Amino acid sequence: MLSVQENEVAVEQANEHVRTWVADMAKLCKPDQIVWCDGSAGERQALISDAVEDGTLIELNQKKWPGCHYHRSNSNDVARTEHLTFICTPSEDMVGPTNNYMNDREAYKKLTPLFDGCMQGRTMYVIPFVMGPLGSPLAKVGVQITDSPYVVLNMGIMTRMGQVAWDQLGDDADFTKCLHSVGDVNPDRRYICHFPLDNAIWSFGSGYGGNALLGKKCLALRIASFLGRQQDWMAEHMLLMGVEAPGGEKTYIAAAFPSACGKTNFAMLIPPKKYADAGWKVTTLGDDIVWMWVNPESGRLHAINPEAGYFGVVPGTNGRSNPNAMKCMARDTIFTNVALVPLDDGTYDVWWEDSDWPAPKKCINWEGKEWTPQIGKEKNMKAAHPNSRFTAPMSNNPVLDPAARDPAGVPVSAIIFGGRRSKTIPLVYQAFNWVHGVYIGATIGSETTAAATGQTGVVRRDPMAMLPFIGYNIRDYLVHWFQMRKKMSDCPRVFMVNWFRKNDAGKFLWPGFGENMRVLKWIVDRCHGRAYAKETILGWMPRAEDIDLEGLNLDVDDIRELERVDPAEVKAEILSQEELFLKLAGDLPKEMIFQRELLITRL
Ligand code: GTP
Ligand code: SPV
Ligand code: MN
Repeated sequence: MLSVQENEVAVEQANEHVRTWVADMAKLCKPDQIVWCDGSAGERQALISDAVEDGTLIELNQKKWPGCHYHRSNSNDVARTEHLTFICTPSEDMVGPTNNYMNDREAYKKLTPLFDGCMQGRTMYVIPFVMGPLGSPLAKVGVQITDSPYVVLNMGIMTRMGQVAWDQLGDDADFTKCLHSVGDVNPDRRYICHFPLDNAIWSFGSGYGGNALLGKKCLALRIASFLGRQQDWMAEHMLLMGVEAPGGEKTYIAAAFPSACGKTNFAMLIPPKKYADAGWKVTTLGDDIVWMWVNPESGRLHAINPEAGYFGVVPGTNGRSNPNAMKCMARDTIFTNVALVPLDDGTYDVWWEDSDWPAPKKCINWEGKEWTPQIGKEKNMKAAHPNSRFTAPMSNNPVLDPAARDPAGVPVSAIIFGGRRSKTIPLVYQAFNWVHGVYIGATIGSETTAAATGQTGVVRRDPMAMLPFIGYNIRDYLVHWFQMRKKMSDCPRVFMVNWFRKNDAGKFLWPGFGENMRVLKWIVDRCHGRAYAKETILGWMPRAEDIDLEGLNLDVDDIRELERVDPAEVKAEILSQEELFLKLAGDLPKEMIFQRELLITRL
């Protein structure tokens, strides 16, 4: 048995499979003690107190920010590291040309010495959690081992944590084994490794976001997409929203935009006054991940959000752009890598670029350095990191959809793809059919953002906004998308949007945020056969008069520019898709080739 100390009450709840695995991992990591988390409010309070004491968290001014805390991660550890993320299997063909591959035996061999003794002098936390509404046919149990109390606190918000997981697991061995250590936060010893055949994840050397909260991108997208392909369901990087039309008709929509391209904002959209007055309501089910399956009774695609909280981008969030997100983060929230503002009474406030408040005279920026507006300007230094985040429970969301916790999920009427494109891609168009829609999704191009390390602002192909998250060969992933059609008697309509087109002066042509309701209304109306569309080379598009512009400060030239499809630009776009097609080479699904040919013919 273990020589280290464990809390006996919690450990008793875990079954033999879990206990054996945890004992093995403890033997490897050699922690001073093991804490089995029960997910209770008392446990959370105690963890927060300890974290405040040792400086992991800083308590914010409790009048302004009740229950809220601040955390600054290592400045080398502020975004997902895609080049250090691996899919580990016996054969390279299983992971395909878009993933980093490591042979699974080699990966264990490489990571075992890193984990060996890594928790000496530290506490090992065992976090049982469920992804998905309790009782859902798709809900999955994971158990994460970590030496980071910050990770425990975030997992407590982002997942259903504690006893519920043991209840769902019963005597089963069917849980995702998530091993995590921050190690010494050295990027040279940072690996995020996935073992889909073992239902396991080993993450070392990062304490941040998608690298460390293993229920999120690692389990709910990479491992889940692998399982979904085998078991006829889908795990996608999508928000999930409800749209209620005047009179009460409800339409559920899922939308895939790459990281930091507007999912959280769209999922919490507040309709402009004119729409709200008319009775339009938008409600949130999820802001980042959906799991979807074909409901055998309805023959329709049903979706759940596997998460229980939001890990959202902070900069740019304010009372004008996203008032609902401001309400989400108003209490019981963890702020990571925004700026910390010391107040006169000894308490702390937070600040970020493009917030509701003027820049503080002086604060501590995301790197822990002194920041003043002057220093910021002179050194071109941000106060908050562009990928700084809030972690907030979804129960804080004032527009949480009543079905957000429904294990049966909701039927999806439309799938929207989108990207961040300053040129070429029009505001909105609709695919001719499912196969065309899959082609549109598979060829999304988007300018890279601060959500991952590396250069920002360069267009890359990001199929279904899943490039960094497909846990297997993209060839099989695309085939899976095409084949899902055959399992549905009634399939969602597919759309493409672009909120980010700019004019020559570099200014956004479309106001975005709440005003996206105008495009959303056209999409909903299309789903119900109410809106007009004209056929274009890209797909069905609204005429200028089909998008309501009343109350907007746009002139007709702006709208023409937003909707413009330039054949020369489309040609360049098709050419820039070649890189992805060449990677797939002989493995390219036939439907993709046919769709490209049809597009070229239409040109
Ligand atoms: P991840 O959490 O990384 O997956 O990101 P996300 O897709 O949820 O993106 P989010 O909604 O957090 O938005 C990212 C950035 O895009 C923020 O800085 C927003 O201010 C900005 N943004 C979101 N929606 C719009 C929009 O409609 N127009 C414009 N111009 N910017 C937007
Ligand atoms: C993303 O990068 O798409 C995110 C943030 O949602 S993270 O959890 O770090 O993946
Ligand atoms: Mn995301």
